Amino acid sequence: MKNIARKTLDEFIIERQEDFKYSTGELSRLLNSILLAARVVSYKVNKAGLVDILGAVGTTNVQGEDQKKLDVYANDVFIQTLVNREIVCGIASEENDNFITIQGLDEGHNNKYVVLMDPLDGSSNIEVNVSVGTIFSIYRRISPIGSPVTMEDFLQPGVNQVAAGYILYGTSTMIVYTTGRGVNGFTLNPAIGSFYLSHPDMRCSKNAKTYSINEGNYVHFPQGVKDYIKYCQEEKDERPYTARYIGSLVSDCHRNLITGGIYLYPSTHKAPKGKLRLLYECNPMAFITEQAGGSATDGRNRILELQPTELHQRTPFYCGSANMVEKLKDFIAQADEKETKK
Ligand code: AHM
Ligand code: MG
Repeated sequence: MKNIARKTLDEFIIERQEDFKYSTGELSRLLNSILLAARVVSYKVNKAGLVDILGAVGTTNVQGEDQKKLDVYANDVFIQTLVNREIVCGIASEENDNFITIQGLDEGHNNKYVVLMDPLDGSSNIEVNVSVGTIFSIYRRISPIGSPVTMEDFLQPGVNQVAAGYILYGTSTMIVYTTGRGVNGFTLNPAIGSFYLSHPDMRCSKNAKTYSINEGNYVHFPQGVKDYIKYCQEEKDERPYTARYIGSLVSDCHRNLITGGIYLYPSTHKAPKGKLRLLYECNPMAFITEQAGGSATDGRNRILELQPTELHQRTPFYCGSANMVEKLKDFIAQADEKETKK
């Protein structure tokens, strides 16, 4: 049996306090608030299968409260927790059209961080009991402390992230996060509500043999991506590769972090900018993946260097094992070159 010292996330955060540059403990407290919300959402997600028995969405539960869809519920829980603890000055969520300004008790907007999140990604998977996740991304505000947050606090390139992470509600609930000094994963012991360090210093292998894409959209993919898929399927050298697609970004990226692989969500004819959101999904996943030694691109540019222009901006997204991402970029560049020569 592996002898892993039992270290809780709280102990880890205290031990690694020096990771939190400029810290007055604010970022640690912020992470703790996210953990609190994660525990509440985890409990609710685990009970999702009982909804038919205890009351369907849209009906009233025994306490007389309306049953909410889980993604709306998760959004409310994360926002309420962060608002109640007055730990951030602003929140942007995939579920809300606009960002939320948080006014401190003294109306001073004194906190320095903003949080961007996708409270329950892949929520269409819930009804079939497949894993879903929460994704979050934390930035220092640009506007002066003491004033209300502005759009520019949220529209920062991913390289400015101070921390990012995801919570995976899977066979176990896990949190995986980075503050820019590697990636660590913690698993929830639901009996006592503590997260334990289970995946120290996660590394994404440079080479791997798994590709992860919704191939049902194949005919709509750009030529470079089609060529790469054919390359993955070719019987040569270490190939063909294996395809694995859960259709839940957190789960697919988590698998790739652990066993290696590439995740692809390209532009399609129907969705020329792709499906995934730069600020809530791609930037945090790119930061985590790079910190684990992998890479992330929109096909031509590093995801973390893209300058966002709107909150709900979408982008094509390719992320995972560095050499696989590099190979994909070669195919895209070759297809671009052929296109310009036409
Ligand atoms: P969502 O934010 O509406 O849940 O959509 C994001 C999800 C990702 O988790 C997943 O990787 C992708 O959409 C799957 O999309 P598709 O069903 O088109 O393959
Ligand atoms: Mg999402």
